[in-house]
Amino acid sequence: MPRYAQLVMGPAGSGKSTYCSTMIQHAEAINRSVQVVNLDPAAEHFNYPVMADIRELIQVDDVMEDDTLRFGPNGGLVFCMEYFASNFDWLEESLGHTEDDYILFDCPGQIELYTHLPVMKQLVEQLQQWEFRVCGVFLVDSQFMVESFKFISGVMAALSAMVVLEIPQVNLMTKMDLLNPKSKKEIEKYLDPDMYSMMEDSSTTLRSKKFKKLTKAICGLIDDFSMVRFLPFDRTDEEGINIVLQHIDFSIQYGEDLEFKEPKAYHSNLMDADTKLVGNMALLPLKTQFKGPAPKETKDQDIIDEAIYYFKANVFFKNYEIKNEADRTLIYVTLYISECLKKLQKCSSRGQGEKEMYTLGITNFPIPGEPGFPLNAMYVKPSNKQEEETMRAYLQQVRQETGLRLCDRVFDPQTDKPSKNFEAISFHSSETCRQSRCP
Ligand SMILES: Nc1nc2c(ncn2[C@@H]2O[C@H](COP(=O)(O)OP(=O)(O)OP(=O)(O)O)[C@@H](O)[C@H]2O)c(=O)[nH]1
Ligand SMILES: [Mg+2]
Repeated sequence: MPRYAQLVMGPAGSGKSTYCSTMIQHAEAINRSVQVVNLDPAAEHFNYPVMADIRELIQVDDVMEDDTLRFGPNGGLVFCMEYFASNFDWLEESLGHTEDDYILFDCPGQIELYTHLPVMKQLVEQLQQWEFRVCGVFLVDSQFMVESFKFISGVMAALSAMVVLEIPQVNLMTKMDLLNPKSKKEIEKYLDPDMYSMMEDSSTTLRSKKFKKLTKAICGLIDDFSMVRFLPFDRTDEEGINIVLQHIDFSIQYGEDLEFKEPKAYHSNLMDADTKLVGNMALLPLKTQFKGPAPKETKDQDIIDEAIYYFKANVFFKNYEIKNEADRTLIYVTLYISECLKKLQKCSSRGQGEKEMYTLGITNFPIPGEPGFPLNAMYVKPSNKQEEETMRAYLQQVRQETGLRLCDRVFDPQTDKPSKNFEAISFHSSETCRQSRCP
């Protein structure tokens, strides 16, 4: 049986130990057995139970106090880690071996461990020999990421670890709960970054021509290969924690013998035997006052409710498996929601939001089969003129109702300002399918 490991890495104070204790609590809540090993010889406190602690093997204080070695805190730590690398049998003994082990390794914060020292790579190779599937989890503090030049350094740090360790890696932006609403909006663009525009942002900070060219080349490389993306990590958001865990599990195929093989994307439940189609999309009923060809919805939920409800989870998926025609309608609404949220972010009152939504709703977007429609590979064009008109009218009706429904959710009736709900639904909107621009 394979065993599973997360190497929890990142700069000093980025939240590694907090991440471990949050994950342990989450795992307990969902009835999963996850254990932590402390690999930080300088750790003073952490609030999770450990299955092994490197300080039983070697402590940084002892090394620093040693008169023959004469190390400071950083050299001392490197010494400890090298000592650890030549004593892996200690780890082997401490880990024991149970079926389906799932272990988090809380690593030290010295960045050189992930950039050029061989210790972490040796650890990975050793773990692999013991049949562990290892995922790197690289944490960067969101507080430091709200400016593009800091972000580029953060990306480079994450990338160094990826290059050195050669294992799947999930990058997290931590301490999201500490961001104020303005910074939260600001940081959205960093989750799935467009490095070229990042470069433009930072051009005032990076004055030297020579370095500008270098930064541009680096940004271009990262962007062209979509090498670094971040997931937000907010320790107060159970659902978000679960999404992070699913991504990590997926990367090491945890539980491939169990039910799921990939993070769960949500599918529509609204397809009935008598649901009409336009093209290969379901013409599902709507609860709406807007005029159009949609039948009246009699169920509690319509497709727009479903899309809004699942938005936060679904928007993470670049590859969404379509199970039926209603899923195509769901994808359309999901992409449209993300377009709406981009507009609503800039609106300061409901009145303004409604105006924006009205204009966006009646915009003559391309429909399936037309050149500008982003998902033509998955949708078929209408078979005749009449179907084309129905489809156009239906999609407009969907857009108008979606815009209105979002205004209801986004604006607080008391203050007329975007409410907490807005963050709840919008926060991950930047993750939306990059290749497939929204209708
Ligand atoms: N509000 C908030 N505080 C956090 C979060 N994560 C970490 N912190 C705080 O940030 C500080 C550093 O967190 P740690 O978890 O010790 O960070 P670390 O990466 O293990 O630090 P080192 O092991 O020293 O490199 C502590 O005061 C934590 O309480 C978070 O998600 N939200
Ligand atoms: Mg720590």
